[in-house]
Amino acid sequence: MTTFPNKLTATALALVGALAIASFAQANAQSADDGKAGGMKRSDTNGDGKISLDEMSQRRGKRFDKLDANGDGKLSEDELRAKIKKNPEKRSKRMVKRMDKDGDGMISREEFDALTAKMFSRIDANSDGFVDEAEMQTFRKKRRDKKNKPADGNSN
Ligand SMILES: [Ca+2]
Ligand SMILES: [Ca+2]
Ligand SMILES: [Ca+2]
Repeated sequence: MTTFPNKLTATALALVGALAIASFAQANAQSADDGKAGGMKRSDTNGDGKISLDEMSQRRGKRFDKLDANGDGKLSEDELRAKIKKNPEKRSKRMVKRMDKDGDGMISREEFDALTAKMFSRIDANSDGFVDEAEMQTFRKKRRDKKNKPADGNSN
């Protein structure tokens, strides 16, 4: 039975490897989900092939309304948690922390719109007030590259 511990170690290593792959797949699923939110065609309501800040705000506003379960115009951590499928605990906390500027623990429509505007100007590389397909693709690629870079392997 002296070989048993070694076998166990091998099994444990295989398990760790499988877990790493699983969490990697999860991260990818998340970014795919985020990509959908910025989907070009659905955001481009007037069909000119570009997205104005107005169009992006409108689209994200719909999302806001969907998230605002009790309709009080603010998103609580609970409301976010209820709609987030993966890592709801962690992600809802992170979202509130990132967007809540006045520190009331809720995300107001203004706070939500502020982030949309910030995001928009980041995507609009030539600052002409419109996001076109190329700018969107560049942004997505940048984000993907950032995600694939193993920044901190010790989180979790
Ligand atoms: Ca609410
Ligand atoms: Ca707030
Ligand atoms: Ca542009």
